[in-house]
Amino acid sequence: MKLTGVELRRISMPLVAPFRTSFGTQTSRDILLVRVTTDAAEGWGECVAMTDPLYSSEYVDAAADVLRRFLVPAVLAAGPPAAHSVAGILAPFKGHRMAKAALEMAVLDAELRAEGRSFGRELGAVRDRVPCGVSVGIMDGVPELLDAVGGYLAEGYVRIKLKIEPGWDVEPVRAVRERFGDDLLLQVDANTAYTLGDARHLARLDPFDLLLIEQPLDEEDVLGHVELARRIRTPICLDESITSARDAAAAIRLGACQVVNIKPGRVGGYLEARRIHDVCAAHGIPVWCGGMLETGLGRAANVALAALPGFTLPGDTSASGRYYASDVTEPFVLDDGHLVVPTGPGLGLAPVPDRLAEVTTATEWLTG
Ligand code: NPQ
Ligand code: MG
Repeated sequence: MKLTGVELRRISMPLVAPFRTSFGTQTSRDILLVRVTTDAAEGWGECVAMTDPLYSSEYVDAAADVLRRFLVPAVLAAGPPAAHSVAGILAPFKGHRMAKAALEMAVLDAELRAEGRSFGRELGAVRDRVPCGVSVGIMDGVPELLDAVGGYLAEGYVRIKLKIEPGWDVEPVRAVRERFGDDLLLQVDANTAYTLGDARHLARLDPFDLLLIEQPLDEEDVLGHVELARRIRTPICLDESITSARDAAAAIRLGACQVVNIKPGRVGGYLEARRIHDVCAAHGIPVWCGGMLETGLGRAANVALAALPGFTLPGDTSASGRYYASDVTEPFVLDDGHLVVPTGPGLGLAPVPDRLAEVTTATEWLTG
């Protein structure tokens, strides 16, 4: 397979409703897509970096810059690219995992399309559909929250994740537990909004039998999570702190987490994501697939990943309609609380040209 060029494409997608987290409120998503062309097939990658560096240090303009100046030229210069060699080619460039992940995803998609194999088959999927959870933003009040959760449960979502922050934690959790009952699979995500000084407060979540609390402390505060784990009963799940399989192994060994959220963008790609799955499985640590408000492209790959055997908890692999009234691909639609794992070559789906054109704000073509 010969790589003939790389397109960087920026798209702008309005969200169906504002999404508020402890780091801010998003009303639309500015996404960088990567399309690689080869002599055999084209491939699509999606960069999950946000417009602003609020979730992590990465942001979309920086991702485009590092791809344009360093990552794409290195891959174009390396000769016939095999998806499994991309991470090694990019290793001299520090960080920028979301940018690297998007490029590796595009090369992997092209390779799999050329060979007629799906992401699911390549990654090791063992299920043909995956159960889906939904991430529910911080609301103006408890009545609005109960309406939103009720709506998602009516749609079929099998697990609810509440975004929390200081001042919006125990009361919303109590209200959702009381309204929807003890059988509801319920978890919370703080996106680093607390400190170890909040341990006694966070212990007040213990009576509500949450599946987990996700990333309560700073991303670099692994030892803080070890200490917090001794002071609360709710299992700790790390998201932002885990950027590689090596990190995951260390966090598990230290006792910093009992569960891991795997996001391929955060860790540099789907192949590293699979290694994290393997490390966690070897330690008996359950994992689930996170979400970064992906279009159907990233969503397709996430659903394939979530079909691996160690993904024993429902993920944030929601339907397209959770975020977008109109997706760039055919939308993912919930069927009895599940999404079907695509089986076609590569991602198993591609952008609908008219839809893609409607949301595109800029394109840039790179050749060797
Ligand atoms: C998380 N995702 O698990 C993230 C955080 C997040 C589904 O809760 C724009 C782009 C808005 C990426 C909001 C979910 C976002 C975003 C939240 C990621 O921590
Ligand atoms: Mg999270």
